Amino acid sequence: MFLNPEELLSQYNPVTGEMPGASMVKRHLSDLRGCFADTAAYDATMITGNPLLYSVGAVEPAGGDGDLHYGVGLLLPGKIGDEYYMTKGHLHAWRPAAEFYFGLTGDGVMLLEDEATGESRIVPLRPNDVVYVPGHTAHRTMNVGNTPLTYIGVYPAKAGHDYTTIAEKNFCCIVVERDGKPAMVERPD
Ligand code: S6P
Ligand code: ZN
Repeated sequence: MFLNPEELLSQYNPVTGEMPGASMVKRHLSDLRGCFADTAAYDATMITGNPLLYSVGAVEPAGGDGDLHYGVGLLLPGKIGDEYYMTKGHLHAWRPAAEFYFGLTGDGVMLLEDEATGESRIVPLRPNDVVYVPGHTAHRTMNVGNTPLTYIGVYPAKAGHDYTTIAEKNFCCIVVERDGKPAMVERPD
């Protein structure tokens, strides 16, 4: 089936993140156990419920070597302690695979960590911002605003997702609110 991105985006539901032709993944706080450094804040929130953090509609028209896949993410605003709502984060299973992110709505940042050196940086992801995620780079997205963050990520069809490496060693840094602004700090032990 040929899926036209423009048509699909015109039918994109900015409230639910749903899109015709896309396979939807919804992640709740319980899916991000271990991601937030402030485990007391995590547990306190889990006692009151298990909020939805984000959804991703993935469009995978074909899986050949030269093909591209893309996902439209909808990340809700909120915090666990001082840490912003975030995605699980991953490396690509095929490590050389880079990715292109394009900001659609809201105010976000991406945390990028070079797998070999651990070098980390945050970059803004706002409407019309482009973020190039090189290969061999773990990436995680945070909503640092008060409205839903939406974005599109385009990646090689054969990139795949490696969540296990992140689950085992996590990112070296976290992104917290400091004086009303996002700041990257080392993950406390
Ligand atoms: C896929 C791309 C995005 C993420 C989405 C959710 O390579 O980077 O579509 O899947 O931002 O993040 P995560 O870490 O839960 O897949
Ligand atoms: Zn990715």
